[in-house]
Amino acid sequence: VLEDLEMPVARRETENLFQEQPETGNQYLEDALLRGYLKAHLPPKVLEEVSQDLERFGNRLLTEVKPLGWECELNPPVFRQYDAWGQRVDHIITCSAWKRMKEISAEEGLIAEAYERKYSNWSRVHQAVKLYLFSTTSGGFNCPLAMTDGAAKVIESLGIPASLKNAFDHLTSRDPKKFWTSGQWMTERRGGSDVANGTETVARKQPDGTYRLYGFKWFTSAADSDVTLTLARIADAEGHVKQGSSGLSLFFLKVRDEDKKLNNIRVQRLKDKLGTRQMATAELWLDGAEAELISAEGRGVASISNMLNISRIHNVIGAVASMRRMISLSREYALKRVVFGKLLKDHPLHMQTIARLEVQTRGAFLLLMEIAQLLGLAETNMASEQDQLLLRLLVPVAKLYTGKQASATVIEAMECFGGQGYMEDTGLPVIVRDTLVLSIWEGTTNILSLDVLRSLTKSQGRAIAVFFSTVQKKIELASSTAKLEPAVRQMRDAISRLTQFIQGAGAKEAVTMELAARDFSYSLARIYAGALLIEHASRSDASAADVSAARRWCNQELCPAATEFKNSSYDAEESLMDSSLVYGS
Ligand code: UCC
Ligand code: FAD
Repeated sequence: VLEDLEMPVARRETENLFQEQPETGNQYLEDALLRGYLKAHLPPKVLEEVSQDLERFGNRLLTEVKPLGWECELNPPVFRQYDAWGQRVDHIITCSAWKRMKEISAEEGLIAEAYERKYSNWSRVHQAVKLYLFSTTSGGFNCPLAMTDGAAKVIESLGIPASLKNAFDHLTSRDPKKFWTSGQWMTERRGGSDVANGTETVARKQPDGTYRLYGFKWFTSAADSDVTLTLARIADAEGHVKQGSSGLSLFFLKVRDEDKKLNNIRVQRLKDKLGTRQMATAELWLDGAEAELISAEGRGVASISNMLNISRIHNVIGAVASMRRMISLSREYALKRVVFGKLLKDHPLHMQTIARLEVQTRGAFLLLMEIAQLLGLAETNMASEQDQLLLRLLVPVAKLYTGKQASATVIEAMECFGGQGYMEDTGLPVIVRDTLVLSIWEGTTNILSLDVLRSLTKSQGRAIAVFFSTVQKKIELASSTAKLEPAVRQMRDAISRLTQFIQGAGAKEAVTMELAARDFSYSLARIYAGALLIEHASRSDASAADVSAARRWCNQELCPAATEFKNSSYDAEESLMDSSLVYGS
C-alpha cells in the first residue's frame, strides 16, 4: 500500500488499467450440467470410473494440452513443395505440438474408447464427453479425430474385412506409435454439397484387383493423415464412367508409403482459411494413387454416409464445446471486470446476456448427449427400430442447428469481453473463427435440412411418428411438476402446431417441403431440445437453474415452421419473391 501511494499518479492509473485474465479450472469439475447429466444417466459403477477418468483428463487438459493447443495455433502447418535441390517433395510440415496431440489422442483412447466398448452402450457417451472437453484445447486436432472415427465406423460396418483389419487396428489403437488418423476426401471443385454430380475422379482397375485413382480433391483437411476414404467413378474397359450418384464407389487408400513418400499424390497448395488454421487443408491431385475398393460398385455415397453421420456428431461436439468454453470464460471475466463502479456480474443486463447463451448451450448439450446415447445403443445391438430411426433423424437436425447456434453464441460471448474479445492474443478470436466453419463443412445448413427430409421420406413417416411419441413421453413425466407446467403447455402447443404444419404441407399444393426444410428442421431441433430440457429439469434432484433453463427455452424457441406456414411463406408466390429480394426487381 505504501509503495502504491509513493508511485506517481499517472503510473498508478496506468497500472490500474490492466485487466485480469479470465482463468478457468478443470473443465469437467466446473461443468455442472455435464456432471448432473452423467449422474442422472450412467449406472453407478460406470459413473464412478468415468468420473475419475474425466477429472484426471480435465487436469491433463489444463496443464499439458492447453499450452500445446496454443502452440498449434501459433505454428500452423507449412507447405514445402521443392527441396533445396529442386526436387518436388510436397512436404506438409506440422509442428511438434500437433504431433503430440496425435499421441495424446491415442493415449486417451479418444477413438479407441468407442470401439472397445468397455462400458457397453455407455462408451459412446464417455467418448463424446472426452472429445467435448478436449475440443477447444485440441489445437484443431478434433478435426482429424472426427474423420478417423468416421473411417473406423465405415470399416466396422463393413464387418472389418481382412484387407482392412490392419487399418482398423491402427485407427482404433491406444498406442501412440501405432495410431493412425484418416481423411475424408469428398469435395471436388464442381461440388461439395452435390457430390453425386461434382465428382470427376476416375478409378482404373489394375490386374491385381486394386485401383488407381485420377482426379482433383479440392478440400482435404488434415492432409497429414495416414489414410483416407474417398469417392471415385470406376472406368469400364473402354474408359467410360457412369455419371450421378450410382456411378460413385468408395475407396480406401494410404496417403503415404512406409518411407513417407506420397502415394502418387501431388499437393497443389494448402488452403488459406479464415479459421482452423492449425490444421492443413490441402488441394490434392491424385495421379494414379493406389486404392482399394471398399463398397459395392455404385454404392459409394450410401457407404460413406456412415462416416458422414459420425463426423457430423463430432461437429455437434465441437459446436457445444465452443459455446461452453466461451461461456465459461465470459462468466469468469464477469467476476473480475469492474465497470460503472461494480463487477460485470452485478449488472443484471449483462447477466441476462450470458444466461441466454447458457440456455442455448444447455439445449445443445442435451441434444448431443441424446445422440451419443442412441449411437451407443445402436452399436451394442440394444437399439430398437425406433431408436435407430430417431438417431438417423436427430444427427442432421442437431448438426445443422448447433452449427448455427454455436456461431451466434460465440460471437455474442466475444462481445462479453468488450474490446478484449476482439484481441487476437486473448485466444478468443481463434474460438470464434474455428466455430464459424461448423455450419459449412460436413454439409451446410440447407443440405442438412434436405437430409432431414431424406431421412423422413426414407422411413415413410415412421421417423416423424417416433419423434413425436418420444417428445410426448419426455414431457409427460414432467406434467405433474408445477414449475414446469407452463413449459409443458408451450411444448404441447408447439407440437400441435408442427403436426398441423405437417398435415397442411402435405395437403397444400403450392407448398413444397423443400422450401420449408430449414424452418422445419429448426422446429424439430427446438422441440426436441425443449423436451430434453424439461426431462432434465423434472429429475428429483434438478436445480432451480435446470427448471429455469427449460422454461426459458420453451418461452423463446418453439416452432418457427408453423408461424412461417401460417404466414404463407412457403407459397410459390412468396418463393418467387425470394429471388426478387435477392436479385432486385
Ligand atoms: O466437410 C468435410 C469436413 C472435414 C473435416 C471434418 C470435421 C468434422 C468436425 C470436427 C469437429 C469440430 S468432409 C465433406 C463433407 N461433405 C458432405 O457433408 C456432403 C454434403 N452433401 C450431402 O450430404 C448430400 O446430401 C449427399 C452427398 C449425401 C447427396 O448425395 P446423393 O447421392 O445425391 O443422395 P441420394 O441419392 O439421396 O443418396 C444416396 C444414398 C441413399 O441410400 P439408398 O440408395 O440406399 O436409398 C441415401 O439414403 O445414400 C443414402 N444417404 C444416407 N444414408 C445419403 N445421406 C445419408 C445419411 N446422412 N445417412 C444415411
Ligand atoms: P456449395 O455446394 O456450392 O454451396 C453453396 C451454397 O449453396 C451453400 O450455402 C449451400 O447451403 C447452398 N446449397 C447447395 N445446394 C443446395 C440445395 N440443393 N438447396 C439449397 N441450398 C443449396 N470437404 C471434404 O470433402 N473433405 C475435407 O476434409 C474438407 N475440409 C474442409 C475444411 C474447411 C475449412 C472447409 C471450409 C471446407 C472443407 N470441406 C471438405 C468442404 C466442405 O465440405 C464443402 O465446402 C461443403 O460441403 C459445401 O460445399 P461447396 O463448398 O461446394 O458449396
